[in-house]
Amino acid sequence: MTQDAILERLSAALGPKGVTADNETLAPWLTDWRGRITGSAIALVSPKNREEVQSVVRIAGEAGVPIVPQGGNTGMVAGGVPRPHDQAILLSLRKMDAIRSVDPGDNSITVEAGTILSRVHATAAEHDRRFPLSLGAKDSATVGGLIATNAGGTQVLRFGSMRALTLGIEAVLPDGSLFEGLSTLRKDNRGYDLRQLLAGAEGTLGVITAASLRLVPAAPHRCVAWLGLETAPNALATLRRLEAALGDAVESFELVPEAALALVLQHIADTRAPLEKAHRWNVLVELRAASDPEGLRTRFETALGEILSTGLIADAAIAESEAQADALWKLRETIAEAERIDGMAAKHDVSVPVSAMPDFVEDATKAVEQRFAGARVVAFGHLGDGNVHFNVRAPAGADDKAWFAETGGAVNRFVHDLTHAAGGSLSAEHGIGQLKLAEFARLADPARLAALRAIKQALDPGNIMNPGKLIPLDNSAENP
Ligand code: FAD
Ligand code: 2HG
Ligand code: ZN
Repeated sequence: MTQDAILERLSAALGPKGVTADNETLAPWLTDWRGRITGSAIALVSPKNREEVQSVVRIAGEAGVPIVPQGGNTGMVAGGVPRPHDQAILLSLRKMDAIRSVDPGDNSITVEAGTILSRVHATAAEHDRRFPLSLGAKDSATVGGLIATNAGGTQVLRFGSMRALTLGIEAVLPDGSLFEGLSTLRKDNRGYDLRQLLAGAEGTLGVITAASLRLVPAAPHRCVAWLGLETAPNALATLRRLEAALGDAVESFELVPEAALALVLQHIADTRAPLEKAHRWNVLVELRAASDPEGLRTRFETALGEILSTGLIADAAIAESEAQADALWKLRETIAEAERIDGMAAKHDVSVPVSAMPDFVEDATKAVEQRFAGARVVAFGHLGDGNVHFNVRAPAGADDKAWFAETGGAVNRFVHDLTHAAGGSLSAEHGIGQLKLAEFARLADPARLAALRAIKQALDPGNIMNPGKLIPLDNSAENP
């Protein structure tokens, strides 16, 4: 089928407003958030409903053209943009953003895939409920993208990642059929769980068109604090003490090194250091409760006082108002943006067992600094989940581009080898996409790769759904 014929068929199925081949309209959606990959597409299609998605998938299948599903394009591994040579159909779900239903009795919400995360938060709150997953990109990331990457974020400690919060999925499979899995059942043992296959599949097994998500009771009272401390092991010891004193109320425990805070203060407007002195490490803690805010605060202050007296933490500031709490969260949530403004970084989204993470962070930092003279490590994130973003910047004053061209690959392999040796994963929450594909192929065990390839082949024999993402075709570094 010629390109013109494909465009004609897409326009006939979606109407002229649903298809564009205009370069200017397409351009912003062809480059990933970090600006590392710019792909190529013959068209951007924006279906309004699942039937239109089915038509697009069928046309692409017949024409043998790759489809790249895209939500907010906030992904960190270039999974939502085509490869440079793809000439793909870029399928945006952003117009499909209806809230289909909210059922407070069932503690569930059913939304279309293009619904933006902050809208899910707001809608749940209108029903005195909460959707307990959040992240810095909450005003752009969509439910489809969050499920497709099995996103984590800053509340995983208590509620798990997106898989744990996804009750049901509706999706168009690679053959154009509709999987109607929008159940809100909490228990369902009818064999293989297609919902869990699609979660984390990064759009390689189908296009998610809607999802039912788990809600939890509202917990309007929060205490947010910023802690200053000198070692990463002290941070984990502090978390365990807080949990012993406050149990489930501890919802977030985010590690922020001095270097990450400095980047935020340098690049993000309206930010200021929360503690008098700089500390090697900082932690943002959030506690939540449905009732008794004074009780929560008193118990928190007592626990922090005791921890301060042991010397595990050096300083602490508790937010006195919602505005102050938001200001502390801003310091954490804008790290990725501050780092992007600052320049290039070799990014590693690694996990190791939670108890091993504090030593891993300290030891791996020393090892990287020794092996790559002048390299600057910024390791931050979800310490309570055993997941940090172990990002490495070029030496101060170096020519970023030249340094990364020469050294970036070696840095990636070095950090991933350390992670692998510690029994960890090279993708804790961002996925594999295009950027981690070669490293995944290099380090994954053969049985895992064979099973992934077999599932992909069974459901998408024509390899039209987001090819070249997540599934390494072979074990070479040259995966198309
Ligand atoms: P996109 O980037 O558009 O796509 C991501 C992947 O999902 C692609 O492979 C795409 O093909 C696929 N996809 C998208 N929609 C669908 C669909 N409907 N059906 C099938 N496949 C689909 N991630 C975390 O896990 N934790 C964090 O704390 C976190 N913080 C972030 C902070 C910032 C500032 C930014 C920019 C990103 C952050 N991310 C984080 C990464 C990102 O927000 C998540 O990966 C998010 O899930 C991506 O959603 P999206 O709608 O933008 O998806
Ligand atoms: C976060 O936790 C995100 O802020 C982004 O997952 C991490 O930019 C990064 O490396
Ligand atoms: Zn993260």
